[in-house]
Amino acid sequence: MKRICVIGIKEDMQEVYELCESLGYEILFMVLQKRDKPQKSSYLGKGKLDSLELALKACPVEMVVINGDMEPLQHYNLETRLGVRCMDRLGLVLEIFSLNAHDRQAKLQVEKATLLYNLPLIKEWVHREKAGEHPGFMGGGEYSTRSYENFIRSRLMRIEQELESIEDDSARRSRVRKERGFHLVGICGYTNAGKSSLMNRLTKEDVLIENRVFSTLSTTTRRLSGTKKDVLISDTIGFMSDLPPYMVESFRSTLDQIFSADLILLVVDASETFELMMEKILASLQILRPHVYASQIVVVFNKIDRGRAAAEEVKINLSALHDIHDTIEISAHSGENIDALMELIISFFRYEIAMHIRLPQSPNTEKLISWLYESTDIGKVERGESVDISLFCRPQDTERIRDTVKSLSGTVLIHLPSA
Ligand SMILES: Nc1nc2c(ncn2[C@@H]2O[C@H](COP(=O)(O)OP(=O)(O)OP(=O)(O)O)[C@@H](O)[C@H]2O)c(=O)[nH]1
Ligand SMILES: [Mg+2]
Repeated sequence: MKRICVIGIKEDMQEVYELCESLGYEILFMVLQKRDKPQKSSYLGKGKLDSLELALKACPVEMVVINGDMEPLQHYNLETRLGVRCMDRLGLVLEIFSLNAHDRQAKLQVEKATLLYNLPLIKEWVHREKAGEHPGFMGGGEYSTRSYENFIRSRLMRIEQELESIEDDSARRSRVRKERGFHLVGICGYTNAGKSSLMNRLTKEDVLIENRVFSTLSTTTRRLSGTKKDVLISDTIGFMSDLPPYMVESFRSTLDQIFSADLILLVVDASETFELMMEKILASLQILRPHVYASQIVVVFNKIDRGRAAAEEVKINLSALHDIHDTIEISAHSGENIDALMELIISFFRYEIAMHIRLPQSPNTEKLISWLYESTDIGKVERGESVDISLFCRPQDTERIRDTVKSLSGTVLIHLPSA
């Protein structure tokens, strides 16, 4: 277990505790300096730094964790002054990411984010080195510092290329799933909200659940159990507030898989306060809304076994503000209301358009029929002089069916929303 101390300028320690806990760090002591903004060049003011130095002599640690985000200059000054590794909030997040990255895509995404995080720091070292303050990054001389920066840039290019080919593959897979008539449900929400627990409940499978942030980094897709319809459900990386754009961008392709879902379950930890829930929901909607309609989103209040009063309040505020499809309160632990959530998912995909089609006999008609069997709910096929088909389908499939029928010189006799 790594022994650390935490320093910071804000009293709210909840998040940094969670991050350190997830990494299994032992916090030996804390130093707080209340101020509005970090000190420009060394994060803490001079007096606090002096006392921190003394404290570190009396109680040495392996690392100093900063409860906030550091500028490269602050990072450089703090680390050189204290002579011990310093890590800020983003550094911790990246450390957790790298522990939890198990497949090739996640590993590359984490490496990309880590390199982008380190680049400004390396530049600061180069800058200092030019000013004659430091003999090159990590004491390796001028050549070493510059070649390290070059190495990062060329490595980033190679990572980008490999990620692109992985992304092409997964985009193709998700296109094929849609074309085969699968309905896609994406589970998203803040880290530790209980997304993987819900996934396990809905699919009766065993995705990793842990009481720590970012246990899940990659997307897992499984079939929804207990339904005849082909519904696939995906669990993925959680959201976190105030991540820099490059970090979000690094995991973009993982999130894209969620954006392409037909229905989004936005999971919220209902044991949190009203304010925190509202803040997280609004931030999540901001991430989701450019890519999906509000009408595709269901807000799922999880962990109601711990209380539901705050969730009720959030629900009232949400219904006034946003046009989301629905809300539901569940407990992935006790299983409460999971059946109702299943029903909600199934009814979302109910085939509501009734059609009656007449087509001439031909090989292309047979091709269309086999596609219809895969993608719609076929009631009856009658073969006589012509082929008569009655079916139910989703609204999004009607145009495609009409066009194909027309190209085969057939007719659509009835086209009604089903009751
Ligand atoms: N009390 C209670 N705890 C729950 C419930 N659902 C999940 N948890 C707990 O919440 C913690 C996080 O659960 P996960 O399912 O790993 O959450 P996640 O959203 O997948 O988290 P990340 O993958 O780390 O982003 C675990 O300790 C779960 O046991 C619930 O309904 N009630
Ligand atoms: Mg998870």
